Amino acid sequence: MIKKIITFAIILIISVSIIGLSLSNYNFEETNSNVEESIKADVIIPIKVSRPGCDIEDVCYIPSTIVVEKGKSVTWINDDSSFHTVTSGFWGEPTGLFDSTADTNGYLDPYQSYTFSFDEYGVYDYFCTLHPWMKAQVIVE
Ligand SMILES: [Cu+2]
Repeated sequence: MIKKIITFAIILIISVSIIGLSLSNYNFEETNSNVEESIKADVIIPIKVSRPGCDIEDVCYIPSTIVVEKGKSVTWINDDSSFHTVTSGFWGEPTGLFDSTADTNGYLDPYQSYTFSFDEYGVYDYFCTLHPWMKAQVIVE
């Protein structure tokens, strides 16, 4: 009798494990495909960068340095719940080459994106006009 109970318990545990495993696999694939569909940006403005600290690990824009071929465009997306900008130059010294605020009537709203085409070789620093610690670079080669 005890043997039967133990056997039944083992079978039950194995069944539950297999069902759990297949469910978790299913969810994982589902999540992955959603992420791929939703992210079409080259650079992400991640969450919580509206407070200082992202600059310590250089993750205010991800990636903080992006290399593109001449003539190609870069698309930024604001994944944060705060407003941000993508503005060429350094804080207090914008160069005027590109500025997301010109295209988006002020600031990049949450989940809003901004695209700029780079037609000249060079190293382009940019920053967020609202958060002086947010800075990154586009390298066109
Ligand atoms: Cu910002």
